[in-house]
Amino acid sequence: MIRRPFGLAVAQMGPVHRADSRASAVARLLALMTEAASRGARLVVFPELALTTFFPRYWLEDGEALDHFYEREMPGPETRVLFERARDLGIGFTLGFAELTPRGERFNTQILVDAQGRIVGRYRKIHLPGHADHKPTAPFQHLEKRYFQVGNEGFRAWSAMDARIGMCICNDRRWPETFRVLGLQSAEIVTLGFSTPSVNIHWSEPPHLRMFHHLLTLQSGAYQNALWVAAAAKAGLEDGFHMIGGSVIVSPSGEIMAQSQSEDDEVIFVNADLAVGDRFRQNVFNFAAHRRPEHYGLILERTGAGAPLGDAPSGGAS
Ligand code: CDT
Repeated sequence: MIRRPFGLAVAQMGPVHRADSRASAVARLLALMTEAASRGARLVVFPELALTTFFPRYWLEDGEALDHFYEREMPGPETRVLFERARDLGIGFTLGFAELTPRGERFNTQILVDAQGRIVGRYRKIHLPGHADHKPTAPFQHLEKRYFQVGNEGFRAWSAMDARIGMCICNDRRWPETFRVLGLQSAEIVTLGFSTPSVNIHWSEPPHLRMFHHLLTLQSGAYQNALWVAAAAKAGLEDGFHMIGGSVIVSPSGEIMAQSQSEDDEVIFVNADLAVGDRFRQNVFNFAAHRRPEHYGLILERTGAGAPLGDAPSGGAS
C-alpha cells in the first residue's frame, strides 16, 4: 500500500499564569509553531484554553474579571499574528480558547486553521466536566459547567490539508462516543487539547491512575476507530495548581509514537503515515462490514445507566 506521510506535531505548553498576558502566550505559541514547521509539520496541535490560564479553577463573578479570559473575535488583534505566521510557514494549526459570541454565548472552543491561515473548522466542547456551584472547601474549582455552554455544533471532521481531521477537547476523550462519531466520518486524525489537573476534585483517585486513564482513552480511541490521535497538554504548575503533561501522538495501532518528556513548552513530532489508518479501517475495524447499529439503540435512548434489559418481562433467556 502506498504511504501517505503527514507531518504531525503537538505543541505542549507549560504553565500560563493568571498574570501572564495574551501577548506572552501568543509569543510562546509562535515559537512552538516555528519549531514544528522546521521539523516538517503540516499541522501543529495546541492545548485547550491556550491563550490564558485554566481559569475554570477560580470562582469569578460575572463581569470584566471573567470576560477578560474570553475571545470576542478570532482572529483578534492579539491572535492575528498566529494566522499570518501559519500562512508564511505553510503550516496548519488547531487552537483552544474561550469563545464569547456576539449573542453572549460562551463556549470552550477549538479551531482548525489551514496552511493558508483560514479557519476551516470549529469545535465547541460538548462534555463539560466539573460543577456550576461554588465549592469553597475544595482545593480548587472546576467551573466549566458555569463558564461554558454545551457545544452546539456536534462532533465534526473536515477535509483539509489532504486529510480528514476531527477535533475534540479534554474531557471528551473519556467518552468513546466522541471518537466513534468522528470515526464514522472517516476521520484520519483527531486533535485534542487538554488541561487535566493532577488532583481529581471529585474523589480521592489514586494519583497514578490520572496519567494511565489519560493514555488509555487516547490509545483505545485511536485503535478502535483506526485514526491518529494528536493530544496537546497545558502542563505543570499554574500559580501552584498542577496539571499533568503527557502530550502524545498515537497511531491507529494504538501505539504511542511520540510523548512529551517535560511539563514545559515542548514540540513532539511524528511523520504519520495516514495509510496505517486505511489498513486498520479495511482489515480490523471495517465498520460497514461488522457494525450492528440495530443493537446499539440504548446509546441514543439512555443518557444514564438504567435497568438491565434482561429484567424486562420479555427479556429473559427462553
Ligand atoms: N479540562 C478538562 O476537561 N479536564 C478534565 C478534568 C475533569 S476533573 C473535574 C479531564 O477530563 O481531564
